[in-house]
Amino acid sequence: MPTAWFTTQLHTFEAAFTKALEKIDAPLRLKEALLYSTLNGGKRLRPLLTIASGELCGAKLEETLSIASAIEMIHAYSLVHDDLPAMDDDEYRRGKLTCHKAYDEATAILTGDALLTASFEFLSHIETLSAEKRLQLIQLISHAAGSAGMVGGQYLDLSSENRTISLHELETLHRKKTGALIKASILAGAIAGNTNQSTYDKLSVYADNIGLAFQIKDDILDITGTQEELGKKPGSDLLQEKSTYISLLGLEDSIGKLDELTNEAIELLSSLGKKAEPLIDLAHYIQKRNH
Ligand code: GRG
Repeated sequence: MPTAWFTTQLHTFEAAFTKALEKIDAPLRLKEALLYSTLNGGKRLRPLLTIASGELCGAKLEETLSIASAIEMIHAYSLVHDDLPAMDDDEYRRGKLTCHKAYDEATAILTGDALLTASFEFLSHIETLSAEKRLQLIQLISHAAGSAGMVGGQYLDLSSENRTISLHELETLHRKKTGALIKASILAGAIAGNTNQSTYDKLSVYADNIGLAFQIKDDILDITGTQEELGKKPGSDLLQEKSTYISLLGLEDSIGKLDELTNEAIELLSSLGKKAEPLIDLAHYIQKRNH
């Protein structure tokens, strides 16, 4: 990365996402906090995955851009709430003050609430998609974002502070906290398009692998990254005495596991031809990223 595909799609997504956010009706300061927390330089990994998977499965770009916007709203909400004093209590995110530091705690809570609800309102209005597909997407994404997925994973994460957990527990936590929304981003692109069961199943395993690979890389970066690269203080896992892949497996084996998951994911898609290349590049990007 960045390939020409990556640069073009990122640009197209930013324009579509900005337009979607500007449509949200909210009191002035809440709207300002909402835009502050979304248009602030995230990697847009989940939207790129939706667009890449939609492209592989023949979805219309307009539709995948809308779905990707809805998913990025949920991701942004999760970061705003994760940074709150009751959770990770972070001062910086993406190199800028976190939402509750730039505004205040109540505004940050409501910004997250507004983004989460706006996401589903927005999904329900993608009128070029059939009502059945919209319902399927809402079911997929709400399940991934809720207590069976991201919210449940966040709960497990918070309850794992100051104690050692097993590798199995760590994997379950990560598959829910980060993996579930990443997986939904990929499967949403497939639902928007039309694909056969075999490709859907491959995408599903690819998604499981890169979701976990993303988190292992995150653990590695928390040890090896700098504040400048990460846009937030490194070493937060150590500070909170959290079990990580590094604390349970060591750095070398964690890198080994990351490489194994990435290679398996790429291998799975290699039979799907040129249209699978962006997804393959995104798996490499997750493996090699430095922030
Ligand atoms: C508060 C319900 C609730 C959930 C929070 C995802 C999450 C759950 C918390 C984020 C905490 C964290 C730093 C997890 C590590 C992996 C992760 C999701 C990193 C942030 O995602 P990126 O790297 O962020 O895609 P950008 O800024 O690029 O969008």
